[in-house]
Parts: sequence; C-alpha cells; structure tokens
Amino acid sequence: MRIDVLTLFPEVFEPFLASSIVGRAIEAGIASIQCVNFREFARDKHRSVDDRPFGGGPGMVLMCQPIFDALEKTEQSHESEPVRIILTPQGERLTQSLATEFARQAGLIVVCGHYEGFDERIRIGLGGREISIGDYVLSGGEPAAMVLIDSVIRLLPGALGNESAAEDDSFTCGLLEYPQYTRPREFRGMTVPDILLSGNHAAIRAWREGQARSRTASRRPDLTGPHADTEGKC
Ligand code: 6GU
Repeated sequence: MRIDVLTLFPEVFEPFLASSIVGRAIEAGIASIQCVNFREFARDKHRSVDDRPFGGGPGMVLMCQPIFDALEKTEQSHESEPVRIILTPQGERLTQSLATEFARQAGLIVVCGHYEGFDERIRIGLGGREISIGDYVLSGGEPAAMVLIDSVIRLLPGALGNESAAEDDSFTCGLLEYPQYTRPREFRGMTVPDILLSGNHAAIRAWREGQARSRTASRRPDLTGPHADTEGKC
C-alpha cells in the first residue's frame, strides 16, 4: 500500500514512521509512506498557505491552491487513483470497519489541516472522505493522520509479526480485550486468576470470552447493540 500525507509539518511524522509496527511494515515493503509539505507548492514570496477568512473572524484559513497543486502532483505518481482523505473534526468518525476498508486500497492520500480550518472549496473539490478520530478538537490533523495510518497499516497482511495477537482479536469478535497477566503470579497482593494457570486451554478460552463479553457489556454497551461496528473483527 502507498500512503502520501499532505502536511505542513512533515518532521512530526519521522519518529512515527521509524517506530515498531509501522517502521517494520515500511522496511518490509508492505507499505510506503511519504510526506509532502504543501508549503512547497505556495506561489507567493512568503510561501503562504493560508489567509484571513472572508467575512472576518479570528484565525486563518488554509487556501485552495497549494493543497490542490500538491494533491494533483502527488496523484500523478500513483499507479491507480488513490482514495483521498481529509482529516477534520467535522468528518465521519474513524472506526475499525473504516480502517479495514482503507486497508483494502492500493493508495491513500491523507490531507492534514491546520489553523482554523480549510477553505470550503477544498472539501468540495477534493471529493474524498472527511474523517475525524473522535469528538474533541486537535490543533492539527497530524496526530489524527498517525492514528489513521497506524490503524490501517496493522491490518495489512504481514504487518504484525508471526506472534501477533490477531487470533485473539478475531475470537473476541468486536469485543473489548479480555484481561491479560504475565509473571509474577502475585504482585502487591493481586493474584493471577487460577484458571490461567490450569493448563486447560478450552476452559481458558471460555473464561476469556466470558470476560470479554462482560467487560464490553459493562464498559461499552454501544459495541454490542444493533449498531455495533463488528466488521472485520470475526
Ligand atoms: Cl481529524 N483533526 C482535528 N484538527 N481535530 C480532530 C480530528 C481531526 N479528529 C478529532 N479531532
């Protein structure tokens, strides 16, 4: 999969792109991720990418030209038409099923906003997906882009090591994870449930599933209702 990120802050992606799962996927040739600084497409001598809003008001608005020029130039080098994604708190909420959908694509172009927002004609002209990572406001789309990219990359075949937790993910089928323990058996008076030490794999599997179900029902009842987002989890 190929991902291009249009951002004014490509340097903030460096440690992320070098980090464990994502870094390994890039190293293994499973994903290739490039950052494009759309300031390089600015045309005036100050290299402006934003301007004051028509009608007045505080802050600055990202203008159309640098983003469209960067987008069109970047798309030319994709073999097939990538899915365009614009990150904004006004977008559709990122879910596991959306991540699964994006992971099936050959290419993504992810546009990060900044300042007060985008010129509305960027949304309209882009004709892509508007995505939000949750109901809170970030200063820019970069953290959201990293969240989206991580959620997509880990779904690509081979991105997680052989020892991956994918099997456990699938058996819990869209539920929250069951509790996990490692050594020691007792820590500050808290002990590991006996069943996990029993060696009875069928009983352990049943216990874990029960834990996942009860934990999901009490903490996130919204995940078990008729509108639950379970795609790609079983
Ligand atoms: Cl995608 N961008 C910004 N700026 N804030 C957000 C967001 C995105 N998703 C949630 N909050």
